[in-house]
Amino acid sequence: MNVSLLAPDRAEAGDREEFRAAVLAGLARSPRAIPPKFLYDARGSELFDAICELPEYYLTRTETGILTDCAAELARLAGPGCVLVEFGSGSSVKTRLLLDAMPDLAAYVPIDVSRRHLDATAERLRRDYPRLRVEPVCADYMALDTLPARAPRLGFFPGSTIGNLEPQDATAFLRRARALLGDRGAMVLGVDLKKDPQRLHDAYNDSAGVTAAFTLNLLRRMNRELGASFDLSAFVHEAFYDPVEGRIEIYFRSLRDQSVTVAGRSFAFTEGERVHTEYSYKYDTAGIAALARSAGFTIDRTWTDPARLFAVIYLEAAALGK
Ligand code: AVI
Repeated sequence: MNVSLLAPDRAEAGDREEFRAAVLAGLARSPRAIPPKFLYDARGSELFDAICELPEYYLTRTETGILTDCAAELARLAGPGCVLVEFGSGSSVKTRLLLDAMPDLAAYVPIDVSRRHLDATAERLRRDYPRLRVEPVCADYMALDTLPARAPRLGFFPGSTIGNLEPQDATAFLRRARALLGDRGAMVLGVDLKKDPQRLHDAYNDSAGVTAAFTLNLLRRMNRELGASFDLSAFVHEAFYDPVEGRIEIYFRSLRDQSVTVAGRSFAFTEGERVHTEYSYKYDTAGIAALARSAGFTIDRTWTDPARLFAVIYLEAAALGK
């Protein structure tokens, strides 16, 4: 079964309009902000892949190491015959660690907004895992109400993507996941942990400038898709750790007073003015437990690396009413 919620051409036209509306609204409000999902056009996705390879960006490497070590135990906890549901599957690279450890899955359900990404990934997985049922769902997982029938279901949300959601949205997402996965459901969550602020700072201010290119690619995208007039040499990437909020904050900042046209509208920027693009929340054990509880999950197992940089958490659906 291949559940496609949007035809590709309609999806792309809709994407463009959604981008335009979000940018115009985000630049009109104070403080200015553009939602992080728009960072991931084709070039943005390539740049993010490059970020994952950076020496300073320990997240991907560390999580992959933990998943490699815990996959067999995780498979035992999930038990045979479950459906693996990945929220925002991208190219399903880390998923292969689970697929290799769970040869008796009933199905793999990757959920992603990018039709093209989803189809290409599904085709590769069907080739590499001929006995696996791959049932892609093209949708925004933040707005999804149903899944192909069959249970028990094991959710997978790696990469600390949960950290890009503000706490109330993280709870809302996990509640939705809890409802989609059902009462016998469980969830594997990758979470970046609080640590030495300098280490966090370096991960989002790499010496090669790839993270800066990733942020400024949003300006390129606005120029290309919305006829905007951003001068890329007049804005810089800015990222820092706020220890009180426990999050990395990312912006693009104007180097001078200037005016920019976006989709036919003019926006004035003062020198030093910032436009917010991302939060990346970092958790500690108590924070993860509170988040899980608020969404109707309990923590069954936590795996970390020796330096405790990152955690992979196995959540189980708590009995309702608890
Ligand atoms: C996708 N997400 C988990 C990344 C993060 O670390 O918050 C996004 C990112 N932005 C800049 N570097 C990485």
